[in-house]
Amino acid sequence: MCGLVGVVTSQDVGVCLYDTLTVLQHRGQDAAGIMTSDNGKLNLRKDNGLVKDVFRTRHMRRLTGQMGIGHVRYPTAGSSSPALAQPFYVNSPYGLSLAHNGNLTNTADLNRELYKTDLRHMNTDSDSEVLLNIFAHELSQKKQIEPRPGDIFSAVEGVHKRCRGGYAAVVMITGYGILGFRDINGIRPLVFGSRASNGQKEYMIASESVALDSQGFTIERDIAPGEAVYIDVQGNLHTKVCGEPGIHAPCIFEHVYFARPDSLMDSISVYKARLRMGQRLAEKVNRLRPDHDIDVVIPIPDTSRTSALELANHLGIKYREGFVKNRYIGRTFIMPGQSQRRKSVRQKLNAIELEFKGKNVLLVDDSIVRGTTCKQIIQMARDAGARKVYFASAAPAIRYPNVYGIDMPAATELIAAGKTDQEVEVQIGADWLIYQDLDDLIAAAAEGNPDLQHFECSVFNGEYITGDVDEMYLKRLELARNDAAKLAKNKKSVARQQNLVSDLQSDG
Ligand code: PIN
Repeated sequence: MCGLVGVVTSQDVGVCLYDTLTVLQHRGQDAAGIMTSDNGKLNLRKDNGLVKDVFRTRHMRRLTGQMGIGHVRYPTAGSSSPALAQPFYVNSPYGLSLAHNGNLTNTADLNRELYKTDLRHMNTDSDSEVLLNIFAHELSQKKQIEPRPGDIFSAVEGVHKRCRGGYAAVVMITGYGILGFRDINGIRPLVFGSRASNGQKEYMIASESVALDSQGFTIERDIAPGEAVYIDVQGNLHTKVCGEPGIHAPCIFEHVYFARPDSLMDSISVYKARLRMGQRLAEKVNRLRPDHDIDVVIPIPDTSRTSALELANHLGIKYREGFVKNRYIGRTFIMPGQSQRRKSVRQKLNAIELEFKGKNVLLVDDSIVRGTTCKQIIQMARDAGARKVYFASAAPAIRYPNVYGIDMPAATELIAAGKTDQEVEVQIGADWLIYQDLDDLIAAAAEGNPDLQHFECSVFNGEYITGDVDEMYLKRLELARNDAAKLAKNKKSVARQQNLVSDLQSDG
């Protein structure tokens, strides 16, 4: 999962992009980057790390220009290297830079085509580089000295024809404008908004509406499936649905976990969707055990708080903050290797004993992925004196890998893959495990936008909307994603960087 922003204004955009990336930081903590265009001259700063660490005053001074794009990276394929920080750049045609959120499912075929037919060299394993080169190739076929909106839109149509998967992208055409587009199913989010400045309209395109809010932009609307939005350097807006859109099926996991609660996605308030998840969980608890003996509902901070609160309200039971989170530690979810993950839970969370002692507690989390964290948290609750520990997940059981840009582990590392709910219950050590039903999760999100009936739910039901994900694909993914593969990949990339550093040093 990554965060994107693109902006065209009448002043320098460096600080605006920086501030926006800090607001999108939850979408990726691996790397950050900004590219600006100043009268046709490009300025770039990108590196591994958090936004606050990547950009220093000396970098910010260089990021001049009235349009630019920014990216925060969450490693999708598990590897982490400065070479993968975005935006990516190709100089032809016009000088194109791109920031991408998502994952292409036909990267291998596209790589082959790019090499053999389009005569283009790929320097990384990143599908974002592939996406950029496909777009560049399609745009170059128009053979125009200056890109016209119609050429740009037909290049996006070409991208949709060739690329499968879930993708949202912002592209800067040096000196000309900024483009945003979304895959034909609208799996990955992208929204745009405007603000008035000195009588002129300025535009921002971003992954989440909270980015727009933070810089005083008002939402115009979400970019539609398959649509492209182009803002030229004069501030004129051009939009077009490029080609035949598919079924609109945004990623439901944005509502479960990824997006900030204060964002609207496809007009659905993430916060309200999470409240409704809590309400539906309460209904399920009452349905299954009308005479349950829960004394208190305790969220596992942070994401689950919203659902837990409404769950408690609907059960008519106390909601208590029983865990305190060390806010100076990053998300454990993204760390490679189980042992590192296990250690970090204790550093991250501490129980307030008096909320647990002698009580039957219902712990609530947004989802159960590997189950390692929740197993330890259940043990923490017991150590703090809880009599019974029940566990509710605001999302259904995750049994299948994600192929559209969420860094889920390999299927073999998902605790619920191939298991019944009861088997998971035993494995995590809960006295009772309550999973949200998928229909309820979908209804909780869909209630916010009656026009939206479909969501991308493959991690729960194994149905991949792009229709091209077969056994073979999943097998290859399994090999690339398991922890052993990730560690090997990281070691390789560290070695590659060390070689590079020593080469540079020996070059003097
Ligand atoms: C919580 C995010 N959320 C917590 C991510 C843990 C699964 N995990 C998914 C639960 S927050 S596990 O946003 O960081 O507060 O199932 O892999 O153990």
